[in-house]
Amino acid sequence: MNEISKKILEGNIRTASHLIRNIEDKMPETDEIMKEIFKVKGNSHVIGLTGAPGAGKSTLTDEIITAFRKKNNTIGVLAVDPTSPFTGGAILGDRIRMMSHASDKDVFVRSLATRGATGGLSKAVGEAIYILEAMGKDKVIVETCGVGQQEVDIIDHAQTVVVVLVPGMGDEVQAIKAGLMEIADIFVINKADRDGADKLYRELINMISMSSKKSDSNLWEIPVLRIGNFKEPKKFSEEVEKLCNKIEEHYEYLYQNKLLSTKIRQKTKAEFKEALWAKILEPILNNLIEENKMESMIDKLTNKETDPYTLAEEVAKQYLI
Ligand SMILES: Nc1nc2c(ncn2[C@@H]2O[C@H](COP(=O)(O)OP(=O)(O)OP(=O)(O)O)[C@@H](O)[C@H]2O)c(=O)[nH]1
Ligand SMILES: [Mg+2]
Repeated sequence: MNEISKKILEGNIRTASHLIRNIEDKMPETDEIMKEIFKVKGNSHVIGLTGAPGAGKSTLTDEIITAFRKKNNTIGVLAVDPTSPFTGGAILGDRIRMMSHASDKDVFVRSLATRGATGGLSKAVGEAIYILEAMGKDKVIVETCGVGQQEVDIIDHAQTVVVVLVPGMGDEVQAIKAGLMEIADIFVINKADRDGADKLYRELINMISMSSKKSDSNLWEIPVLRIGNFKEPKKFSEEVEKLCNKIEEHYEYLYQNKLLSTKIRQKTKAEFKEALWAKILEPILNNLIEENKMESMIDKLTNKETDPYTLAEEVAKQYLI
């Protein structure tokens, strides 16, 4: 086994940070290491935390870490920022807000952002999760802002999805638009000391009861938990502990109902498709562009000299057969 993979298995924090950074930068040499990391059988519960910017996700994550540490769980956190192409202010904020665990060697916090060319962030998150699993983390928390399809793709890596909403921000409307209603396993009304918390609670309960997700085969009742002001530490930590219990209950539910293996299969399939794309389609596309064939093909298509199906068949004959 490669030196780097060995160090990851030993839980080496520096090596893990470095590898995740290289994955973020799309360094091709990470492929060989990931081949080994993939084969390590991990046992992490991957928890996704999503919601609008500023909903209090990082503040919540910090307290969730505290609650799980009380149970002696080891934790990995990936703070994903799909919106900023640079390591910007939000991520710096995340780091600061999770500083209370900075000296705890069993808590590993890492930020991931889109760098350089867009796309591929979801793949990077998936690989970073494998690294944290190989490090032996009991819980892996993925924090991301829920605003679009990319964020939904990222959160798809999680087995339990917590959607964080804030009263009076029209969050519920945004959540529906972003497709978060379909993926939530647990709702949190954060900053629940604010006006509008009761209204939001009623709306969510209503939406859940009407949701198509609620079928006979789905026995999980999506809970709506309220979490108040983090400036009242005792109450805040009690409420977050309840959330953590629910998160673990959901994992147990998945496991008991054999849904965990179904989720893992789905995820594996998606990853395999991504790998096929990267190894087959992407090189062909790059080749067509490099050889200046792409533009002339587009010319032919726009001039209606040929059609996309015939052209695709020709390309397939050239590269695949
Ligand atoms: N009133 C109140 N403010 C809170 C609470 N939780 C967090 N905040 C504040 O809300 C702001 C955003 O908190 P974060 O935890 O960074 O929110 P976030 O969702 O991680 O933000 P992004 O990562 O930028 O999307 C900070 O100024 C927090 O101090 C709360 O329970 N009540
Ligand atoms: Mg944050």
